[in-house]
Amino acid sequence: MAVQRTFSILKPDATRRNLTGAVNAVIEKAGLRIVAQKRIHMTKVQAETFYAVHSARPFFGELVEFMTSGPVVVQVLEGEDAITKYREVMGATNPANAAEGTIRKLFAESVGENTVHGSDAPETAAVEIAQFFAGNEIVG
Ligand code: IDP
Repeated sequence: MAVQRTFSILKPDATRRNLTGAVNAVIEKAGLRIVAQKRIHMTKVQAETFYAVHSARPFFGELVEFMTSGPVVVQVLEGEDAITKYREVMGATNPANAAEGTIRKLFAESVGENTVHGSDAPETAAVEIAQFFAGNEIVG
């Protein structure tokens, strides 16, 4: 498997609880490199655009409200098989179902406020990275 890049967000529940360093330690221990990172406060439009695929879901309004409720840290992670690897490190969407040692098992409090986002495929990773980073902001 080749070296890949994936897009990550440390969500508002992580910044609120001052957990960004603790989450980054798990990411780096898993062998992923943080090749771009910035702390931003997402606008409503940015959150709605980012989660457009979920716009028909009943939790969409709640999700946009949560993602704009405080700062987030957006990141590009790089490594062998980074997309699948980060999904494994994140754990299941619902922390109640997440495996031991995963970020969501360690830190997440609910299915909505679940600490991290990670891209699910190469196509979505490319779109998501381009939404938040210019090419020269990514330093591998
Ligand atoms: P993922 O983040 O594990 O890829 P998705 O199913 O793509 O999970 O859902 C995107 C995000 O929407 C989740 O990370 C979570 O924040 C939120 N979400 C998903 N399901 C629910 C729900 O049932 N209630 C509230 N929020 C949800």
